[in-house]
Amino acid sequence: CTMYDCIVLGAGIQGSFTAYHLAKCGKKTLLLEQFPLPHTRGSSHGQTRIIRKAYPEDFYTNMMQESYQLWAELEKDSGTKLYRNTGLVVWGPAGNHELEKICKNLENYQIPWEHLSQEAMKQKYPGISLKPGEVACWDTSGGVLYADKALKAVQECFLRMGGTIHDNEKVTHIEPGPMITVTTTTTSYSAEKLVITAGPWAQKVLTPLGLQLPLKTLRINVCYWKEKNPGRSDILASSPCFLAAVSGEEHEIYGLPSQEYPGLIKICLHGGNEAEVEERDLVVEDPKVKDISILCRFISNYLPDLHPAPAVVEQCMYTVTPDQNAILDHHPLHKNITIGAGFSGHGFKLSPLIGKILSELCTGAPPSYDLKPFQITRFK
Ligand code: PYC
Repeated sequence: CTMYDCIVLGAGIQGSFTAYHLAKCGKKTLLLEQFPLPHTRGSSHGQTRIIRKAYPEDFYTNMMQESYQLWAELEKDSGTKLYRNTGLVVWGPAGNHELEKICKNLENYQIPWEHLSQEAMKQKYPGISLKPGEVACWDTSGGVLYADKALKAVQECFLRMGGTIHDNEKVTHIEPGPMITVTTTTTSYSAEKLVITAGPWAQKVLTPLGLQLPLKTLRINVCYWKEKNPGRSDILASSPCFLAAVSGEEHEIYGLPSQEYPGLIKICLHGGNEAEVEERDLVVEDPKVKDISILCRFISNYLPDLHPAPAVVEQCMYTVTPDQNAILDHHPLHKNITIGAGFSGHGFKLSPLIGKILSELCTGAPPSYDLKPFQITRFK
């Protein structure tokens, strides 16, 4: 049974950054992954994610400042470009509470931003047509992260620092104790510390460890849209990333220039259909959620230069908590087990910092941030 200082279970973006930070502080670390890497079954695949400081929660705006620095460090360490600065607009009805909180946070942290009226939006982004009474906030540092390159870069840097990755090895048993034993389909390992970053499989791993968390897994339709008259509008060339709170509707919609499919733009509902991770590919649209119909209506109303039917639909999983804040905490009964779960569809941009925080929890270093919003006890 090979011994490590720390084992990290799950090599998605959160687990990979956790392993990277553990290796950086000299810990002999094993990163375990159940599937051959890379794979598309979880929440870290695809070529793009949004990065932004525009958040209604002030602690996220604060955390994103360090996250941007850590992304830049990874770009430097790996010699890979991982970020494209497109700017990000958030729009919604004037007076929208969340939108006002976003502007206030950007202002308080002295982050460059601009208020855009309906008319200013028309000038700046003629392909996006806001409705009377709607306004936008422009986060100048918003942009696109190259997700698959980022995952590869962080894993390569981890390996270069002496870390070990074993993929295609599913964990079959975890024996807690002062020395934890992790048994896989191949062999057994032991370590004083374990970090569980198992994405949509988190609850399945935690149930045998006596812990039930309020996590839901959602199947997200990731939709890509094509211009009606390719080359005639400049929506694809100049598109910012965006988040839209549609007047009178509950849901949020996001969009970003697509890297995956040149000539298409990625626009999706921030939410989806409750599904087990094994059911991910079964249905395209859940009749209860009607996510694709909502998107088609949104495209017709706000981006009329696009075909109001998706050209490509792919799937991804979200693991959501009731308040959409992740769980970053110790197992209540086994303090040498650290849990990172429930990133609720917005964790990728935060992952360099989440990895740092999880490595601090794991090693017992003082946490760099107030972790109250992320504690397990908030659910009681
Ligand atoms: O957090 O910016 C975000 C985001 C966009 C889509 C899903 N999450």
